[in-house]
Amino acid sequence: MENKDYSVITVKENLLIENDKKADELRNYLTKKGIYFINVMASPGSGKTTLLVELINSLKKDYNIGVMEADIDGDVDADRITKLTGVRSIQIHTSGACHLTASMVEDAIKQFDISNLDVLILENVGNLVCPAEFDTGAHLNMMLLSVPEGHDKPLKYPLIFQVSSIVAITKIDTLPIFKFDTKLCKEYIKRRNKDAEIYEVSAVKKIGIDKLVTALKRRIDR
Ligand SMILES: Nc1nc2c(ncn2[C@@H]2O[C@H](COP(=O)(O)OP(=O)(O)OP(=O)(O)O)[C@@H](O)[C@H]2O)c(=O)[nH]1
Ligand SMILES: [Mg+2]
Repeated sequence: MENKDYSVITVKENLLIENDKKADELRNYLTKKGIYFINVMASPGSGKTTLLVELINSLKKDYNIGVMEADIDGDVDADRITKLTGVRSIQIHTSGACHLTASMVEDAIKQFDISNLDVLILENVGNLVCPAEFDTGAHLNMMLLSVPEGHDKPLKYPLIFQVSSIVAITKIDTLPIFKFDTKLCKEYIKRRNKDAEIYEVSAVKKIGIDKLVTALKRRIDR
């Protein structure tokens, strides 16, 4: 029994080491090409695509943007992005996987002409656990926590908060409906990652979008 546990752990460690190596290679490759790669992670339905539409419509004046939409199935998000922003997008199907590895991103990039891009955005599979474990090769991890999910999520899903430099608290227009303590939530986030920048936004009511756009521009232009 002990041996079995040990071998399972070794396999996972090797997988993650291999992935980290591939992710570093990919990041260096994109840096050399002058492409800033943003990985967006969050729960299903937390408002990723809706927020991305708002962010892209602000950023597209200054940058050439491409979007990779990762889902287990369906192509509604890639379709929404292209229809609502006019930027190019590609849908990645993960064959049932709940996250993307750096190799999967590399494969997708081979099928998506990124030569003229300044910014590449990945909407990762909706999940608060697996995507956080796998470095995608992104320069920036941005995660979203929506008000209806509850302020306690940083206590339950530590890793995704630890690896994300930007945390957007989304759907703040719903604060009057849900019991969500923003101050406490921010404290919990800072417990996981004291350097995390936290933004409060509503994509539907267009609140807080400009501040988040400014934060992204600062990083892209660095
Ligand atoms: N009230 C409110 N609803 C929002 C906001 N942003 C998104 N929604 C709603 O939340 C639902 C899910 O939004 P999506 O943008 O599709 O969420 P997602 O995270 O991309 O979803 P998946 O890709 O399926 O994981 C939709 O009904 C949106 O209209 C917001 O700021 N306020
Ligand atoms: Mg989506």
